[in-house]
Amino acid sequence: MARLTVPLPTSAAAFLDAPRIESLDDLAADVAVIGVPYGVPYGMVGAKQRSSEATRTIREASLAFAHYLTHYDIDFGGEIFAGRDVRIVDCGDVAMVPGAYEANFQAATAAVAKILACGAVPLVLGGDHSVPIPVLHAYEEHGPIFIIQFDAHFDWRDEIGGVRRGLSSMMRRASEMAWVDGMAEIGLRSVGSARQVDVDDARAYGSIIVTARDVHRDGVDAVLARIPDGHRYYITFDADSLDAAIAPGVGAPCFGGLSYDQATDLLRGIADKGSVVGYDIVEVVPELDVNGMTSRLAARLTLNLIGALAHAGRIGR
Ligand SMILES: [Mn+2]
Repeated sequence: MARLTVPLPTSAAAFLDAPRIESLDDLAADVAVIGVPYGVPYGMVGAKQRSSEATRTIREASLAFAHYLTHYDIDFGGEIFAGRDVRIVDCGDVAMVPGAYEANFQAATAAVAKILACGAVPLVLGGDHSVPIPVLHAYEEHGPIFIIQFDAHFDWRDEIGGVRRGLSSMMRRASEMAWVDGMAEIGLRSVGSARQVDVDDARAYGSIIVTARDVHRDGVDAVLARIPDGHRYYITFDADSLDAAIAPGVGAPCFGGLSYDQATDLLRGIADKGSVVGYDIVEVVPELDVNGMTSRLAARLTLNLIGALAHAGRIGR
């Protein structure tokens, strides 16, 4: 069988400079970082997916934090891992073949399923917002899961140009999975590909719809109170949920988005509510970034999620 992942070359950064894993068969870790650089594009122009470079740039940006993990972190009021020994590994990127979208999709599912079988929480670096679709298929035997999407957009299109597994269809595809038992969408604003029917279908499904204005007006605690407790949460984090001023390196920057503190406090609140069983960060476009700030923010928020899990006592010892 062809190998599922491409190990990171020694010249490339690993997330937080974590140990590099070459085989997914027997990894021993609390969290396992894995890159899924390519999803399903809408056409040959999209076949050059600009967000595929983000698996590298987010890892590189994470090195800025790697040597401060035992320092006093003001955002956490102490060490970010709460003094716990948290085992992090970097699995490299899922191996992909040009144009072989179906095979690549299955490889992403298989790689994440192996991480789940080892009992680690997958932390997926995308890639665009089509990437979570194969990732979520890995949870078919690990349900039920409740999806919490951070996004400016609904991502409820049924298809675009005949493509059903693209970045604008991610949440509708999730809604069709029998092992998904609910969802919340946080940070919605502006306009995107959604039409009225898509919003109607999201509401009919029971999606908890939280606009960015709701977060600004009501506060993080009120938003968290709308999300049911005690679920197994999968977090899919589209970088365009963040305000364009702090995350300019995205394909569709929108004004009025979430702040760093709002995003961090939401991640911490979710980690306190139940168990986070998976996470992805998607839609960072390095070539549009300013001073690497969006990759740096994506790395910091991913680190903050690990910290939130440690502070909640859910990982580490
Ligand atoms: Mn999205």
